[in-house]
Amino acid sequence: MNDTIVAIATAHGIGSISIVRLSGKNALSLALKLIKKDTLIPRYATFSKIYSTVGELVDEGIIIYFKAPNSFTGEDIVEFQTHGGLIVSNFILEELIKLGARLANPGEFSKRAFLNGKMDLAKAEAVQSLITSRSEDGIKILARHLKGELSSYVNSLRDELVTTLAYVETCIDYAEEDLPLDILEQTKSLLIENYKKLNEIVEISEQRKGLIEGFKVTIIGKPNVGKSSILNSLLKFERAIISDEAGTTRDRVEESLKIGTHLIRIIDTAGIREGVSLVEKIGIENSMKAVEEADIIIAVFDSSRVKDEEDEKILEICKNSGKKIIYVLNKDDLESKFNYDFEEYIKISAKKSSNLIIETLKKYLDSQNYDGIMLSSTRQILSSKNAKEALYRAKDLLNENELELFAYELNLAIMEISNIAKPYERTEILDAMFLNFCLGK
Ligand SMILES: Nc1nc2c(ncn2[C@@H]2O[C@H](COP(=O)(O)OP(=O)(O)OP(=O)(O)O)[C@@H](O)[C@H]2O)c(=O)[nH]1
Ligand SMILES: [Mg+2]
Repeated sequence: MNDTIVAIATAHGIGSISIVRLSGKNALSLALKLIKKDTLIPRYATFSKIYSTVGELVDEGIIIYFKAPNSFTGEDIVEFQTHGGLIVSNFILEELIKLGARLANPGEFSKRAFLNGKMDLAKAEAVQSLITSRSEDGIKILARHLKGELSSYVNSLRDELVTTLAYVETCIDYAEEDLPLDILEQTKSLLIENYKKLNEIVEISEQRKGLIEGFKVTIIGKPNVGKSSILNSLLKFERAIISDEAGTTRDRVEESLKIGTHLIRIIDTAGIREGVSLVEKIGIENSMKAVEEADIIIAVFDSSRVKDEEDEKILEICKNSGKKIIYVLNKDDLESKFNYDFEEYIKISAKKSSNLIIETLKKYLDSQNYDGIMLSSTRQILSSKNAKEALYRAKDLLNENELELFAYELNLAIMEISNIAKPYERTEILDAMFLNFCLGK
């Protein structure tokens, strides 16, 4: 972390302003060279001309200096707010590299912020997810993570476990007898309680990961039922090819769609049927993958035809998916022949309107809104799952009075939970031991 890093912080493209960000111990001195000034007052917006390394005028803009440690990375930072577009900011970037700065790796500013103790891992991930979040509720949840709510939730859970581990390790090392009965019971209920807490947060986070990543909605059905017509109607433009030839769609067609406060991914798939050409078979395999990825499935049937084996196959896929299903009977403008027995379904004609699908999706997505704490990345979910499994094993080992193995599993659970916010250091257990117990030996 001895070098000074530089990057363009704004999105690449045409816009009115572009920001070049410089962080490291030489940030100020490098910046001063390009603006031909002796110093910058921290946290003041200074309007200045910006020059190349050979003294040509390149642009004029606002320069802000954040003095260490009061900056995002905890190091000296200088930001150049230049005119937008790619040319000016790229030029300044290259000039700063010529002067000795290094092009930052992806996420390196946040990595430095973490290493300098400016934020923990949960907050760093919240920053990243906030940038890519695909719903307003997701943003609100992540703003709370940034405030430190996920970190304190996780830390209090882990502190309880560290204290328990410290106690048990003390008993293993110093006591001649087994754990006292009341402590044994107390520890067991603490393990169960924390197991439940982890289980709950994992379930909520898995069900609602669409709030942050964007819910995925897959349209499935046998060929020719009108899947692509529905996609086009939802998007309000001709995105997919439509024809009355069965097997028109081969590749999946994916688009973003704003529904209420959510930005969803909607996927049109190849119609699912048996005994077709190799290319179509590959398309159908991809349809099945899209079903697996989906949070919500729109299952489409042709209401103008009698239900057949291919429709039954679609119904079976839906039943086995365990996903939220919206059953749609399309072609309602034609005479109805489909013998259905759905509890809930929608009848539409994609040729006229798909508003009923939008309304149903909106209702479901709104029901998924949530303002509690949840895990925002696959990494956090995986660590929590590992932690809860280790706690489960620890509880069983405690029942068998296998204290050393119990301590091993508890240690594992602590390490996994710690991965979410702040990696665990073994000295913490020693601190807890010496703080809470008078060893006297
Ligand atoms: N009458 C009527 N025809 C429709 C309706 N929706 C779609 N169609 C027609 O049904 C045929 C198939 O439509 P597509 O949208 O291509 O069907 P698909 O399910 O995507 O078909 P594949 O891609 O082959 O699996 C086309 O001729 C459409 O014009 C509808 O609501 N009413
Ligand atoms: Mg199609």
